[in-house]
Amino acid sequence: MTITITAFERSPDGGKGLARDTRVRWALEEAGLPYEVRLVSFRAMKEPAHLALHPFGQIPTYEEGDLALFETGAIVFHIAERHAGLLPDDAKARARAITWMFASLNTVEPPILELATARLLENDKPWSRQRMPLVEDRVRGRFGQLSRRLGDADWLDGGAFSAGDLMMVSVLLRSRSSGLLDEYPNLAAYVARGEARPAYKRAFDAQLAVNTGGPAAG
Ligand SMILES: N[C@@H](CCC(=O)N[C@@H](CS)C(=O)NCC(=O)O)C(=O)O
Repeated sequence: MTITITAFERSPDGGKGLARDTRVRWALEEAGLPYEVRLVSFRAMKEPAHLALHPFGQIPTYEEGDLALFETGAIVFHIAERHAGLLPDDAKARARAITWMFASLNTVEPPILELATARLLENDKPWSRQRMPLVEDRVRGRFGQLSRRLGDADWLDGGAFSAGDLMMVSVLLRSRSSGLLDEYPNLAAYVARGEARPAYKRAFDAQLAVNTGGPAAG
């Protein structure tokens, strides 16, 4: 059955891979599933046809036959549950991988999003300079905890790469431009390991091609 996802016709990041279709593309690439992409404009995302798929008028969405999903956590979980390579067979290891998926979205992504909002949308406010250290320290708090848990391991559960790592790396990548990730060398190396995966590279290149009209350079 054909899988179709939606992505920005023109991503605000110009193809740096930060738009959330990249994590869905990555999961599909890890699972070896072909997919099609329907590009949508910001205006089209708020129109009835897209709102029928995504009640919040965002990307990405996922369609497979008469199934339509939104929310990257749910989409990646759907893919991971049905195809090898993203969730361990062992029931407990599987439950732990799913836990990391939730942790990435519910515990790590919120302070990163707050930082992005503070930097991009609120930096002209009179209180912005005073608030910024607080926002950055909330990110550092989570990064410190995650860094201690990861330790010297390659992946979060110690053994094989899972959908939990796919989501966590995707979330951490969104903070890289702040420089905070580099304060935690094991987290920076963890993200680099994720980016080095061939499936990630294919996903990245595909979204870059949309935004630049050609494959990634280097
Ligand atoms: N929690 C959602 C967030 C989706 C989201 O924020 N998508 C962004 C692109 S990365 C978007 O569509 N932004 C445009 C908008 O909200 O109008 C998910 O993980 O799928």
